[in-house]
Amino acid sequence: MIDFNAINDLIAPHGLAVRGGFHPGPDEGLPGQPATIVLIGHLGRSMWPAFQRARIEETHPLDRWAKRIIDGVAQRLEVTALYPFQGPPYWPFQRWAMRAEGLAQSPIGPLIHPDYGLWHGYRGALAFSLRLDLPAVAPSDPCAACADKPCLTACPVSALALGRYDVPACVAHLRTDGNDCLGGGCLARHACPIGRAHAYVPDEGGFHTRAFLKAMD
Ligand code: B12
Ligand code: SF4
Ligand code: SF4
Repeated sequence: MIDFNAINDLIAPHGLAVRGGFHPGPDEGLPGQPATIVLIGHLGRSMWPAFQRARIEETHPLDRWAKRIIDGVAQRLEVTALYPFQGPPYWPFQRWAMRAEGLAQSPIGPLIHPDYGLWHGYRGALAFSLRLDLPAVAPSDPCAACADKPCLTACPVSALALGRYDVPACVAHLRTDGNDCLGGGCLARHACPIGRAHAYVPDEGGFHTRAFLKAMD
């Protein structure tokens, strides 16, 4: 019988983890009308050592690495793999994650995890024709109790405000010499007090920011 433990056994060696699941309705435009979607992602720094070991030299290395692993798991389980980078139009991974893990959206966009804060992401999903039993989802929203909201004031060029992300302002700053975001990751994310112990190491934070900047070229 397939359950989260069995899937975790296949992906944990790569630093990935099951990030919950949900039962989609028939009108969600999913291929083959699956009965269950299981999300896969990383929590904190979990994925970085395995990804580093893979040393992928191609373009979009993280997407290719994740696809290789998750395609392999999907083949083995005879299910369909879906990816956050497929698109546009993109699969609504954040909306899926809210259903699967009960996470809320932070004021700066990324979903916030009660333990890992803003330091997590999604690498793929598995679409099962079987209706799997799913654990109960416990909704969380640490931002509701965060009075100061330092994430909204930490950006040196004020690119992030409640419900607004000024991508050109962010990109222009990232193109300036010696900026801290490119060296270690977005300062707004670093300003958040939740899950600080899980913040990406500087190499990892810098990798994500450089990948974002490259995608903007
Ligand atoms: C296109 C895209 C971008 C674009 C535009 C983002 C945007 N805010 O509109 C750009 C390139 C700018 C971008 C930047 C970043 N992104 Co981005 N992005 C995506 C991508 C590929 C598609 C988003 C989409 O259109 N989905 C389709 C819609 C229909 O799905 P949805 O779930 O219903 O949409 C949710 C969001 O899009 C959001 N949303 C939609 N419009 C807007 C507008 C504003 C102002 C905000 C705040 C949110 C927002 O609300 C929806 C949920 O309620 C997703 C992956 C995915 N497939 O979802 C990653 C994704 C959302 N990005 C992610 C990340 C981490 C980032 C960055 C922090 C980059 C980085 N390299 O570290 C930055 C900054 C993001 C920010 N502050 O909002 C993660 C978020 C993880 C998390 N913890 O939630 C995702 C899920 C990718 C992943 N593999 O995990 N991103
Ligand atoms: S700083 Fe506060 S409001 Fe901003 S993401 Fe963190 S917990 Fe949420
Ligand atoms: S990466 Fe830097 S410039 Fe861009 S939003 Fe984050 S703090 Fe602002």
